[in-house]
Amino acid sequence: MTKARLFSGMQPSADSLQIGNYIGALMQWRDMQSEFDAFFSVVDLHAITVAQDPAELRAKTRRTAAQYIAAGIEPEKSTLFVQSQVPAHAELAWILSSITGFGEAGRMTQFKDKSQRYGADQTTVALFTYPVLMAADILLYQTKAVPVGDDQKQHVELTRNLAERFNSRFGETFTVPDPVIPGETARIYDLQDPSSKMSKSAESQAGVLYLLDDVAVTAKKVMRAVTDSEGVVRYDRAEKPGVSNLMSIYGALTGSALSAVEDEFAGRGYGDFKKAVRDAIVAEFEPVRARTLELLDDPAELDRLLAVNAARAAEVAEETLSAVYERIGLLRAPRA
Ligand code: ATP
Ligand code: LTN
Repeated sequence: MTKARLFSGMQPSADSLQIGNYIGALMQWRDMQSEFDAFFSVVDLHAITVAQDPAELRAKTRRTAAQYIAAGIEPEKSTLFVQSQVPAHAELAWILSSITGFGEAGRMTQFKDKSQRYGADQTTVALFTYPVLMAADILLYQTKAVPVGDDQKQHVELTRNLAERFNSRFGETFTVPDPVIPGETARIYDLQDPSSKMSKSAESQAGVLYLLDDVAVTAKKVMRAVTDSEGVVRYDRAEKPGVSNLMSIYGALTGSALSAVEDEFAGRGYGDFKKAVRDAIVAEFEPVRARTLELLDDPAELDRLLAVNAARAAEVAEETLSAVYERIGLLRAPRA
């Protein structure tokens, strides 16, 4: 039986991914890549919806791809590619924008949040059409499963609506995808402000655990994480967000249930607990960091690998795009 398709991606918006990207995304991707025919993209066209420095964007794109591989995404098994190397993404996005309502796009909460934060003059049209490009990413590959965080659920819902609308207007063309959302404990919060989601492009880095940080920096950030005065290692998101967050991290990295983490640290103080969390993180990150640096040491080989994968992606994408052009009535050039 052929495997169902999976698509997911991350923006190259930082030099290093953070532990939330690792636990909330990469670990799931790694686990799913055997069961699915998986496509993982570094979505650089999404990154330029906010201003980027050209040299840095290129470096961050390579670094993000290297971290995917170092974390266990296998470029021989999965298709790991840079979005802008497959022109069909931008092309299908344009077509899909022609069946997306202005009001419909305006209801996307990520756009509403970001545009409010930046103000109208700093908000680009691309930020507005961001979800349409994301729909193109997904639909080009006849994707069934889209592993994403809770914050992206609305975008996958829009993708489903666009697929159904296109199919009913022009005939069956797209597979309608399903979001695959990890549980609450796969959601990681900022160590200094455990009410907000950890984010790689956060303004303050003190509460963000980067995959590529030095061991000493990671250790310091964990030991300084905000906790509470109760002194008991107990999961309670509302009352004990700091400790609960560290428990989620520890549980995810050691493969333990939260109840097992509570038992393990029963009667022990936060100092002990933090040291164990620190050790688990360092043990997980060190090989990933080393492998990432090794891959970045040979950028030509990394670029070659990405190009081979992009060619594989383009083959699938072109087939869908070609069917779309045909259905909507664009006059096709005769084959040479
Ligand atoms: P940015 O700050 O650039 O928006 P981010 O760190 O918030 O980046 P994204 O690039 O938006 O991350 O997301 C990449 C993937 O990582 C998505 O699947 C997202 O749900 C997941 N992810 C991001 N942050 C976390 C987090 N704190 N906890 C769990 N999963 C996360
Ligand atoms: N918007 C997503 C990144 C992304 C994506 C996708 C995820 C772009 N295209 C297609 C899944 C499928 C984010 O910011 N996490």
